[in-house]
Amino acid sequence: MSVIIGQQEYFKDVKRVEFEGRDSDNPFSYKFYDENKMVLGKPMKDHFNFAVAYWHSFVNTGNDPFGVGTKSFPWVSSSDPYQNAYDKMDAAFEFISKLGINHFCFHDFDLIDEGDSIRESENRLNKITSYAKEKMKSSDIKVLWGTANLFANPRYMNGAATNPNFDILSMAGAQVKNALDVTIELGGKNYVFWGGREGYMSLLNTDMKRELDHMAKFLHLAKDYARGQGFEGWFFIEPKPMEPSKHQYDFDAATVVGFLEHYGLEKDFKLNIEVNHATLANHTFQHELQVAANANMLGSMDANRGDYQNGWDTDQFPNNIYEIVESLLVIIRSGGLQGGGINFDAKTRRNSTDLNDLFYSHIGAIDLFARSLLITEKMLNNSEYSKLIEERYSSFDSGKGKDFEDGKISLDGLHFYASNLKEAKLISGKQELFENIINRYI
Ligand code: XLS
Ligand code: NI
Ligand code: NI
Repeated sequence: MSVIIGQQEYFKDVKRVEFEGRDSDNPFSYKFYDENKMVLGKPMKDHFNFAVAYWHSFVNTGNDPFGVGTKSFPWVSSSDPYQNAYDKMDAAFEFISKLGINHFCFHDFDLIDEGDSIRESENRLNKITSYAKEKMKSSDIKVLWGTANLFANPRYMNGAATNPNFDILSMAGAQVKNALDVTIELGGKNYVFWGGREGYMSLLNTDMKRELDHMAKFLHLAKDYARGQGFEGWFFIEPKPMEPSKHQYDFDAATVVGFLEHYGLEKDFKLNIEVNHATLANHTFQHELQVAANANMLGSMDANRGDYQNGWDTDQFPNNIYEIVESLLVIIRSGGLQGGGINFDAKTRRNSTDLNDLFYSHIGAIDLFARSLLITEKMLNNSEYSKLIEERYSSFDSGKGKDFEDGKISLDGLHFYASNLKEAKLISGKQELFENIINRYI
């Protein structure tokens, strides 16, 4: 894929990031990510569908509750919202094409600033969508998913689809319609709902049941609209337990699976699992992936990591080989991500202020996944890993155990069988042995 440079070149130190192998000293090269290398039956890149998150890499300049942004992105210099949006998009396409990956993800108002009316916002979105389409024509860059920002504007302080005020719900609906239009126009593969403010701060003033009913109705409307416009991709819900709400309705994967099935949304919706959201819910990332996979709803992932000492969504770039190997084991053993990919919903630290830091962070994370995939492949092909798991359950492969799985034994049957046992043999879970296998193949 060729590099795409717009009106000006923003990342002058970097050409195209190429695979150079682990002995290369070049910090702008991949040590492990060799996009066309065949791994477990397909090219590496097709396992991942890597995406850059527009908001973290091109919009937010590092503001936090204690201070303003620290990063002076050259593409946000103009005071004209249109010029800003074009420059930002030039920077995004240059960056993504230099990284040599193929996707991005966006919120509506990452692409261009919100206008002061729905009409004006629509005009703005239309212009930037045409601009994006032009740029996409001459590239292999695609939209992994689009979404609407239903949390930043003050009107959403009490939620969007779950707002107690219908006027605000309707404005959220207008915004989702427009965001769907943009996503469809750009050939987006999927559409995401992350309900940061769909939840509550105090149950005292909240009719939870009514709000959940509203949320489900809203999602049905969005789905029906998009299907009517010919959209064939998946809708993803991205669970998160809290922040900014005290309690978010899409708490974790299990909650969302139950919600989707309860409200008849399970045929069109899958899950987008984020690492740092899993850990905020007191789960591991692997756990959340597995819960989604069990329900045939493992759609996509937002890759990042939290911090062992902090209890909030720090959105750091992932760097933990053990965690990612364990996650890939879940993903690959359950047949891969459905429709989605790996979106780096991660930001460089507030004090990482060089433009090149955007490259270091993404290169490191891409290499982490590539290396973890190679380890996973070896574990699955060369080690006793799969066999060890199967053996743990071998008592269900024949005899009465098999009868149980086949529904051919009653509770009385269990009683009769157990009465003839002296005591059951203890079989070790061998956790440490399992852990050693990962270490061996790193
Ligand atoms: C915030 C979420 C958000 C979604 C997209 O915590 O991760 O970035 O991915 O709205
Ligand atoms: Ni996310
Ligand atoms: Ni997040």
